[in-house]
Amino acid sequence: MRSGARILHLDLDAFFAAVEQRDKPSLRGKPVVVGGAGPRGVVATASYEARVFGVRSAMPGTEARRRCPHAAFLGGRFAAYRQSSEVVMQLLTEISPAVEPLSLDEAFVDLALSDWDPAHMADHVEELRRELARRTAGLTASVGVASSKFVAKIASEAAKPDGFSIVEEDEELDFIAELPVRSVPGVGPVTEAKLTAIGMRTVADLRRASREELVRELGRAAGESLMELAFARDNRRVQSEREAKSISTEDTFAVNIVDRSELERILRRDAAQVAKRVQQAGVFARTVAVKVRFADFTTISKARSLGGATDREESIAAAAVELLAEVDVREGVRLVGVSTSNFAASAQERLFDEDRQASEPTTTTSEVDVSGVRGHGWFPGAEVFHRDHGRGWVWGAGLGRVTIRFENRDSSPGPVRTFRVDDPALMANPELLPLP
Ligand code: TTP
Ligand code: MG
Repeated sequence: MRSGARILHLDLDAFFAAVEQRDKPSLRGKPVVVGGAGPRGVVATASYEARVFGVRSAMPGTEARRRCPHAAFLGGRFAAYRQSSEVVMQLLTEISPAVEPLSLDEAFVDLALSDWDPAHMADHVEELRRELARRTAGLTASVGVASSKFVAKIASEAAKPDGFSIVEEDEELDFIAELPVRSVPGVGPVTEAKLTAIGMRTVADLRRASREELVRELGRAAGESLMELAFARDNRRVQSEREAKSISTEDTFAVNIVDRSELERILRRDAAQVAKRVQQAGVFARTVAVKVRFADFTTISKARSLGGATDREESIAAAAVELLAEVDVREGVRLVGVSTSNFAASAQERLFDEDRQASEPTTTTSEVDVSGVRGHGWFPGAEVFHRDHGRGWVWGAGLGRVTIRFENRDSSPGPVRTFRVDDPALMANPELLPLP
C-alpha cells in the first residue's frame, strides 16, 4: 500500500430514479421504480422512498408492483442518464487526471494526483458534492475517502444516501472489522458459502484465521489476497481511461429504428465521441466494434481489427459503418454502440483500405438481453413535447391514447391531459434540456 494514499470513491444516489425525480417534479419525494416492465423485466433501481417498501435492483417487476403498487413505474431514459453521468465524470477529472469510472454513476479518483490539501479533506469533499449537485441540477452523490479502493468504496456505501465519510488510515481496520465477508472484493456467493461453512462470517473472523487455512479452503491466490484485504491492504491502483481496455459509447432509442442511414448517422456521432475520448486518453485503437440490439432484445456485436492503430474519428466511423453494413436492420434496432479496444501507444494508420476486407475478418458474437429497462414507443416516463402545452412525460398509454403530465425540471408539478397518439401536435423524444 502506498503510504498516505488517498482514494476517493463516488457513487450517485438512486441514480436512474433520481434523474427521473429531478426531471419530473410531481415524483419528488415519492416512490419511483425504473425498469421492470414486461413479463420478465427486472427493476434497474428504485428511489429511496420505494426502497422503504422493499423494492430493490434486479427484483422482478411483478414483485416490485406487489410490494409497492402505488409507485410510479417508469421505463429508462438512457440519454438523460448519460448526460448527467458525463457531467459528473468531467467534474471528477477536474479534480485529478486519474479517474476510473466503474459504471455510469460510480468512479474512483486518485487524490494523490489532485491539489487537495489533506488537512482540509472534508471541505474539499463537501465542495465537490455541492458542485456536483449544481452541475447536475440537483443529483446527490455519496463519497468515501480512504487509503485504498476497497475501504473507499465501503466508506461511500456507509455514507449513503447523500453523505460522505473519510476514514483515516489508523481507523481502517476497525472500520471494516464487522463487514460480512461478502463485502470484500472478489468474494462471490461460492466463496461466501465456503467461508460460512468454516464459520467465517466477518472480516474480523478472516483475520483470526491462519493464512494456511484460507489457502487450503480457497486456493493460494484467492486465500492470500483475501487475507491481505482483511487487513485493509489493497494495492489496486486507480486506472484512468488511458489504461482502459476499451472505450465505448452507445445509444438506446425510444422507438425502434429501421432506417439504415439514420443508424449510420448515429454511429458516426458515437464514433466522434469515442474518438475524442481515445485522443484524450492518448492511445490508439487497433479494434473497432459495433453493437446492435434489436427490438426483441437480441444483441449482436461485430468487431474488426483495423490492421493499424488509430485515434482518428474518420477511421473509427468508417470501420463502424462498414461493420453495420453486415447487419440486417429491417426488424428494427433499439440500441447501437461503437467500441474501440486493443490499444497501442502510437498510431499506425493503414494506407491501403482495400486489403482490409480480405485480411481482417469480422468476428460476430450475439447474446440475448432480458433487461427490464425497455423504452419504446410511448413508454411510461418517456419525454414528449406538445406544440401548445410544452414539455411533459408519458403517464400512461393504451387504446390509441396517451396521457401526458406537462411538467419539466424547472416547473412546478403540472397538469395531466390525454391525447390521441397520432395527434400531430405531439412529438416523442425531444432534445434533452441542457444541464446548467
Ligand atoms: P447503483 O449505484 O448500484 O444503484 P443506485 O445508484 O440506483 O442506488 P444507490 O447507489 O444509491 O444504492 O447503480 C447505478 C445505476 O445502475 C442504477 O440507478 C440503475 C443501474 N442498475 C441497473 O440497471 N441494474 C442493476 O441491477 C443495478 C444494481 C443498477
Ligand atoms: Mg449509485
